[in-house]
Amino acid sequence: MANVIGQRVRRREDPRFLTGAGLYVDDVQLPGAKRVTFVRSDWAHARILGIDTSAVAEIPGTRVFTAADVDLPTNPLPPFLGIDARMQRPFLASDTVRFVGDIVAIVVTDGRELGVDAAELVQVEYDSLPVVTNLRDAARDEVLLFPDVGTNVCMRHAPESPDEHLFDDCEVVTSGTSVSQRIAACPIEPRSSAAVVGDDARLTVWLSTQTPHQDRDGLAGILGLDPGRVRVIAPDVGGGFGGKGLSAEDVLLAWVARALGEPVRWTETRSENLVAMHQGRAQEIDFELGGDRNGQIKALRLKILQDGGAYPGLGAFLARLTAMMASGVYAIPKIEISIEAMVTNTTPTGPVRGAGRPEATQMLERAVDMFAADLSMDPAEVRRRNFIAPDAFPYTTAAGTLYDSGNYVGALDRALETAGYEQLRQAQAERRAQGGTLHLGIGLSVYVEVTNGISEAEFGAVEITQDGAAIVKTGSFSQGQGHETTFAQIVAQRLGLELEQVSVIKGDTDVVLRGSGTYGSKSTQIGGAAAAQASEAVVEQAKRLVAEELEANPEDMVLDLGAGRFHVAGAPSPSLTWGELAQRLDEQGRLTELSAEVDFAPSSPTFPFGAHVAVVEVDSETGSVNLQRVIAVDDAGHIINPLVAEGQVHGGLAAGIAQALHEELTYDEDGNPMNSNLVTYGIPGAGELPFFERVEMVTPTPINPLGAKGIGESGTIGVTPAVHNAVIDAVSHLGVRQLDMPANGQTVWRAIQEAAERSQ
Ligand code: MCN
Repeated sequence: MANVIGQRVRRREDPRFLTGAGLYVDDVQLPGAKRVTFVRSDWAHARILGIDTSAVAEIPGTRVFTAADVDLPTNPLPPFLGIDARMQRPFLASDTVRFVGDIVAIVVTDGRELGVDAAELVQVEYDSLPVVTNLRDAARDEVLLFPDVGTNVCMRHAPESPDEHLFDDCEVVTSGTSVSQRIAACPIEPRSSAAVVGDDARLTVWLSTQTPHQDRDGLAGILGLDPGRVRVIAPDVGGGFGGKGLSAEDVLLAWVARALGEPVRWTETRSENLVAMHQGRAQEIDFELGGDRNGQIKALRLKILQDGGAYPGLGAFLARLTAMMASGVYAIPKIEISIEAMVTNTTPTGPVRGAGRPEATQMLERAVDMFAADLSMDPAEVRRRNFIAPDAFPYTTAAGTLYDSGNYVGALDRALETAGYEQLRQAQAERRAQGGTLHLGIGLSVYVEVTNGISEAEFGAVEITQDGAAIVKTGSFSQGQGHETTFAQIVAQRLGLELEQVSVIKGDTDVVLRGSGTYGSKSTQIGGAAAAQASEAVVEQAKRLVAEELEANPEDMVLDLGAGRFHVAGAPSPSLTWGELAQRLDEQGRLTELSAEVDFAPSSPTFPFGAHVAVVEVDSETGSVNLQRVIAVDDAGHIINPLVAEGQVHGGLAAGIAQALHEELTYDEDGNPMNSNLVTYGIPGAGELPFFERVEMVTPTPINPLGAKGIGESGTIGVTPAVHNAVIDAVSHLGVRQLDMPANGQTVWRAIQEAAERSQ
């Protein structure tokens, strides 16, 4: 089987998912397992005066734990995040709660329903404290979440030498604020975990996660155990979207299993998920973009404000990825960035599909549109005048980021041609001339993002079985991305095996030696590359072993990929297939020689890119937005499986459109979450999305042997500003210059009214 890479192979995991045969954590059989229910604060900020658990203790077989019972440290954060350690999260709140959802007690019962009832019997006496949920208010340090620290700022980064004259050579300086509103990852399968201590005193934990090995090490560290004493198993996962990894709840569950010596499990409800799982974006950027009257951009200054939520973690750090991508696809000579991350009385923030990079693109692509409007230039033309040229790679931006490869003008050209940009502008002009209340808007976004952003390594192993098939063990994990298919393609191609002969194993720390897991769209370029190199190493070993068997020179040995046979170059007979070789080696007790392990460590991240065009119709009487077309060019280098990659882009586009038009998590002034179910959180369905028009483009990367970049988040990153720009473009002739996302309904209607009032 040669050339399986690049084929539209159907995902082999789908029959399992589509027929309900997937195995998720909540499906794992654990006889006698008790249910854990977390008692959560319904106050956003309050002192705990007392917790009365006596009513629960009276229910037979029920146990309850509060902070006083649990001997765990605060949740340690990796030092590279640069976050004030005094703001680390206690696993259970002891004296103060800081967001609605903070955990105050753990109830352990025989069943789920009893758990809900018992949790309600826990009486917590609170003394309310002032609440701050808004970044700008938090920055004033009037309401402090950690009074001992004396500020709400949890991470700060200032330019080394601020340049007062940054815009001196600019004729036009466009300024504004880009708000990337708070959104939810919202996986279909909510978080779920189960834990049991075995007879050998080892702890086994089933997690719905993206990072089994990191979770094992994290959990062992917190519990003070050797990692060898902990096994993490991640079965099928019904979506993660950046939101899944070792959570406070998982740690507490493991603690309870050890404390009771009994199996325990927890699966959160949708409402619990929407208040307690970390949330994404929650960032505001004040920008100034300067240039000359010919549309040449000369300088950019950003002040990034990031909401870390009540206990800062990765969410606060993600502002650094925004800074990393600040130059976007443009050659901007001078960039100055400051970052302040803040704590607020809201759910902690963290990565959600795109994680730090959408915020950069949303800001820059709005800023460029506003700059174009200030110059009365076509937004496509301004972009063209500022692109990093295709022959300029590798290219280091003024933000200090080294891009591997790209062709931004090529992406825009393809997108505009497919969209019929000139005709669309003409149709828009005609529509405006006619008057009426339905307005046509065309929005552009040209983006570059970073995948494997902190340049991590990944583990991959390949072994040949007795019957000549292959097993791939990967440290990457798949929470829906289809690795069982695409990683098998990578290996089958190199071994000359049928796809069906290659199976992929992931997610069990006792079976896969090492791994970093899946986030930052890094799996293919590092996990896939490791599997590729391990396959090549196995082929080299096989050549040596076949040469021994056939009494030939190993250097003359070749693998006929089409037939899956080894023979001497130019002499097809005698030959050995993988199966024949494996059988002979097995008889000699040497089968393990047909295996290899690789840790692939790339020199740097990769930088996928693309161009998106959105066409909308806006009703100025209601503000409602009808998204008519999305044209998407997404270049992730060589594609392993175009069908899977297309699915990834589709999902990404849906998520990005959702942020532009539908989704937002908000809090009232007391810090109550306003969207804790799917009635009030506007996740769109397929019926609210148009058919996507995809255009393929391939610009390989030199960073890994596959020439592949990541594609899991591209759609999300590119499309949001295209749709946002399209909505504003539709009503720009009515005097609207800026409006926040989700740009739909009331927000649009108000912006139109305000513009009308201004013009009177
Ligand atoms: N692929 C390909 N050719 C490429 C790049 C990728 O054929 N050049 C294929 C891959 O082999 C893989 C899929 O596309 O099957 C995605 O690969 P990649 O871009 O490497 O991303 P990851 O596998 O690391 O996935 C992570 C990414 C992230 S960060 C989020 S968030 C996200 C996403 O993927 N969450 C998802 N896609 C998701 N899709 C589903 N169904 N569920 C989620 O939770």
